[in-house]
Amino acid sequence: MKCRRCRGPAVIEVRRHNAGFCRDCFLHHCREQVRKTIEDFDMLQPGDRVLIAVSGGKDSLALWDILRDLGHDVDGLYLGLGIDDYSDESGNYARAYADARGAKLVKVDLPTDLGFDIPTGSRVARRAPCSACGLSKRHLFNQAAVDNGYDVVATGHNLDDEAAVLFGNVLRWSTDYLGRQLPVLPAGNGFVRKVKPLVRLGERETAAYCVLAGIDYQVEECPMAAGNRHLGYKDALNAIEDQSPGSKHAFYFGFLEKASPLFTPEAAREQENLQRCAQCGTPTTGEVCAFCRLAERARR
Ligand code: Q46
Ligand code: ZN
Repeated sequence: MKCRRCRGPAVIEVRRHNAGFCRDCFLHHCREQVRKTIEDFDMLQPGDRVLIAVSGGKDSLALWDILRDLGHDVDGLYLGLGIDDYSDESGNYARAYADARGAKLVKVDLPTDLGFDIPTGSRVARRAPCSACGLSKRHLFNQAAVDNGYDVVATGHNLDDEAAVLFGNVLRWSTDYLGRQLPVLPAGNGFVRKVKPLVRLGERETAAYCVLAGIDYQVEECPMAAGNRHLGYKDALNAIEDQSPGSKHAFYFGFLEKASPLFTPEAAREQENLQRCAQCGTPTTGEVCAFCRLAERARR
């Protein structure tokens, strides 16, 4: 197979685009997909200070690399979740990337800095691990951005992630979530802007990006993900994509274009009813936010 761009020998095929690429043209293709996403959704403005949520996995490291290449002012934040060896190793990959490139990586460690870890938080709050984890990540990334003067938090959610979340939300018709499932959420109400610049790239592409760009990443999956419904949705969509390349893209971008506007008013109304958490000041529906309640119980 030949590279679509330079006609040299291809090293990777992207079936969704019905195209092959050589190494350099593939890296260029990934950067272009991200640049276009940022532009189309108006994600970043010149001068924005961007904080990227770095897990040490392929997606967040690829995103960090691409945003740096595109000339954005971006620092990393690594959140230690206290999930045994997995967290230590993930942190090492994030640190190694930053050190090798002179990039700035801020580290927050849940056990040391906040007095609990995700396995404990999940148990005491009787929440699934990924639910306790997601809640903590959203809270702490926003907090770190606000405290340190960042304008935007960028996360490495890719097309496979967003299509799988959409699939789950549609299966249950979770209209409140559907109204907020956007690649960019504007700042307001104590939250900084949140962006997902990788939504045009699949996870096979972000993995290939890292390999071809010489970025070492945590290949191991998080041990707490087992049994997560999200993985089942991904498998189902992979089977469909295999039969019909481009299905995930059509599903997700079709939703953004045609269906998402139907759900945004409901989500916006919910945002209006938020008040400040009595403990941390984060906007919340109750008196104390879900994160502060979880943290308090987990520390006991
Ligand atoms: S880290 Fe956390 Fe993920 Fe592990 S506990 Fe689940 S959400 S799977 S991205
Ligand atoms: Zn709070």
